[in-house]
Amino acid sequence: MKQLKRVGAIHDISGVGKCSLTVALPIISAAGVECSVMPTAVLSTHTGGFEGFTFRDLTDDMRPIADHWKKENISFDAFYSGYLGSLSQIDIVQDIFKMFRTPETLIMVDPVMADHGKLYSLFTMDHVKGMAKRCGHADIVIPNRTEAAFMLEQDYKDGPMTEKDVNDLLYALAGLGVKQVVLTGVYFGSDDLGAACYDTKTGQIDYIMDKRIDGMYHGTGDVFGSFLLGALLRGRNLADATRISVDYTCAAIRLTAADGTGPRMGVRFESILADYGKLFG
Ligand code: PXL
Repeated sequence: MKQLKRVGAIHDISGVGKCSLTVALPIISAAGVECSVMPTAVLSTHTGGFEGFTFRDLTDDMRPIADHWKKENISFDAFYSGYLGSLSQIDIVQDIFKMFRTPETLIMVDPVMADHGKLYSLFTMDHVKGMAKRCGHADIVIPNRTEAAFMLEQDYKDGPMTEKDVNDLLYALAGLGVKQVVLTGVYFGSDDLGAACYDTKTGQIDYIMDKRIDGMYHGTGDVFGSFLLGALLRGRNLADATRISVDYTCAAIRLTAADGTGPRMGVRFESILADYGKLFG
């Protein structure tokens, strides 16, 4: 019997403004990986760039959902956690990882909480502390530079980085207890942008760069994480999966920039999903 791998994706559903589950579900599915979902909250829109959004906190549903899955003997090859709707969800997600974890399970944590030097609205320093602890229990973490600085209790530094800056951040993040780190928002000059990845098992660090596209498009971290996890679960190593994810995320941003639809609706990943899927045969 041929079976697809299965991911448990734990993020919010933002009804409008493509991010979190509305991108994880299609992208991971396009990789030929089953994407089961546990919504952490339901919002009318994401919280960046819209006024007066609705917010339904689903904290109380999360343990019963996990208990039901367990009772039904549902297993997961990976978990992917992202935007959490309340502080107590950090502990709940940790417990869910414990309930389902086997030696083969890949736990990927995106500590979604900040960007461009600022915490997203609704997040506090307690959230930062809890998230840093949770990252220590993951196999792979994928923070942006702002989230990395917050979790490491460092001042956020904007601007171009040196390889030493990048490596120091990667080593410090690995020091949280995690096996693989992918840092996003890395750039060395004025016209490049990409990610750096570090595999603590091999000691290998790679810088995966592309041409910078002006603008700050919403939901790109979630698009990046979804492309990355799909590729990892289809057998690519960390550097190859990061290359794929940088390429496809940048391609989606380029299409959006050409559309001129602005940054808050998210990026046009739909048009490249078929190509992405073909990478995996
Ligand atoms: O893309 C990150 C994200 C996810 N979900 C919600 C958000 C954000 C970033 O602002 O507001 C609800």
